[in-house]
Amino acid sequence: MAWIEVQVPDIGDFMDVAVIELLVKVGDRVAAEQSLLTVESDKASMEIPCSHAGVVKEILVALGDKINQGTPVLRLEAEASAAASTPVGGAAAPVSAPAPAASSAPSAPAAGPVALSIVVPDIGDFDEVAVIEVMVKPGDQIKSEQSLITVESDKASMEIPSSHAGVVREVLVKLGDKVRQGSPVVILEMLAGVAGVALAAPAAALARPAEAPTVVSTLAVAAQPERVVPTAALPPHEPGAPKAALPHASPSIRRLARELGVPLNEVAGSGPKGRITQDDVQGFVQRVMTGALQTALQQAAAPKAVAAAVATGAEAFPGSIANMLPWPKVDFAKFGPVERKDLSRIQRISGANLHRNWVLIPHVTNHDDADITDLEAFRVSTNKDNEKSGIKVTMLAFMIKAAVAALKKFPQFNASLESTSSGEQLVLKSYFHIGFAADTPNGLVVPVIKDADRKGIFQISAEMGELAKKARDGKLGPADMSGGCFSISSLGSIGGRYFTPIINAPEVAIMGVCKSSIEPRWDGKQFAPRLILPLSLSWDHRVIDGAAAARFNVYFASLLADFRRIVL
Ligand code: CAO
Repeated sequence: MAWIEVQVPDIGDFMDVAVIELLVKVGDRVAAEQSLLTVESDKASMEIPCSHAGVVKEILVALGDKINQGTPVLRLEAEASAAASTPVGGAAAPVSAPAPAASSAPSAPAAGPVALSIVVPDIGDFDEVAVIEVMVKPGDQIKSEQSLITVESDKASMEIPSSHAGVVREVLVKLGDKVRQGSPVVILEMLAGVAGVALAAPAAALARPAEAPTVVSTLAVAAQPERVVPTAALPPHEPGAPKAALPHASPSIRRLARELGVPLNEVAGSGPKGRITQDDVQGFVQRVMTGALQTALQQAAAPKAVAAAVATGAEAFPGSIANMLPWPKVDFAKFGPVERKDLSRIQRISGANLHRNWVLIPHVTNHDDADITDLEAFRVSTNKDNEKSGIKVTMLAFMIKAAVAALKKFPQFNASLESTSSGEQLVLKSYFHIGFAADTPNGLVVPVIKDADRKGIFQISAEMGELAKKARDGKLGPADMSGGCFSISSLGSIGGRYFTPIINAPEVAIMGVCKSSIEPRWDGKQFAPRLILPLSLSWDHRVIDGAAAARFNVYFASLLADFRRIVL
């Protein structure tokens, strides 16, 4: 029997990635390509597959270890046929039994240009999704993680990024095509070796025909659902038949579970090969909430908080989700005639986003007022002077410029929180893309004015008009709605005083504006009639504190009160 030292294969740009999960144990019989461990960087998590079939004799890494290409992972007593074959996934070095010498045989690199077929990665529960945007064309030079296409299901739209940098040789999909996990998206020409690609490539795909460049199959990095699950992660290598009773779930599911505090090893996977799906995680939360798991949790080793809630009841732990009542089920027809209507596609997508944002972000809203008497007079006279231009200057355009100035003065408002392997980080942006909520017959959308800092009031007004029209006509594309730093939701043309806008994650604040009205204001000598605009700023208390929010509002209001301050 030959002993094999299995090493980490070429994992691209990933350096010093932490081992977050061991998927096999000593004595396990593993198949070639079966996942051995999961590693996670700040960008992605991925599973490291085994290069050979055999029996695990020794595991050489522990949870938390940092690994790189070539790090020995385990020693394997290889099955006779496998020991002689070419490595498939991880690199491997033959060693002598029973005390193998350390070896650093590299994974076989490939020379010359390589054509790579980028395929749709694990996109969670989405079975078949339609291509609604193709973002690259043959000849385009693309970066790793650059978006290739946008796909859309009835629940969400998401961008499919490329796992590698290279030049697009061929685009294999067109608008309207239906794709699923594994569907080829583009053929990419790259000069780098293919060893890293082999992470997800079947052995046969590595054969290189003499005249044609090698075509190997790889998965794109995990899809980035547009404002649904903010994640960028390599999908796991599909395991063979995992021996260990450890949970299998994609990176986005792991992240969801972490965010919801769900212990994945207590969740039964209903996906292929026991893989845990989003429904499984949500179902687990639901069962805990309705108390259905109470007995099971008491009998098993339940998470401490839930077990305590179960044991002591609501008095000791009144906020526990274990004590939450189930959603009321009412037969409405018993009380009068009813009509049932499906939610529109936009309502379903925006509803899921709003729900997540409301539940996961600790919102606080500060209210304030801006005296816009002079600005409104200026706006009206500007529109009169420019009647012929066809561009109507709106109050919202001034607010977008004021928001840019306030974001520059208070940069923590122009930021996003991101989870990394070393903890949470604040991403501070040096660009100023401002979203505005637009009401459409099908629901709420948030188009984005890009680079608002570099545009004047006329240009912003014109762009807003175009985007609002596109929104009403249902023609906004994902590119029109992505990249926002801060949003403004104006109900000014409708009415109301103040409200609590929901933050548009991953942004950290949103300005809500209601209808301005003439109010008496003390000018030092007397009450004078002034046009007052009510402001409602919601902010994420993990990133921003109350004093900063109050200062932001005061500054924003001061700019609207005297717009000359914007150039100071
Ligand atoms: N106070 C008083 N009047 C206001 C005002 C305010 N704050 N803001 C706008 N108005 C007036 C304008 O002066 C204009 O009046 P005139 O026609 O007499 O000139 C009228 O309302 C229409 O305004 P507008 O065309 O300039 O539109 P807008 O810039 O205010 O808004 C848009 C554009 C796309 C934001 C808007 O159509 C919209 O969809 N608003 C709803 C947004 C929403 O639903 N937010 C809630 C999100 S949370 O569910």
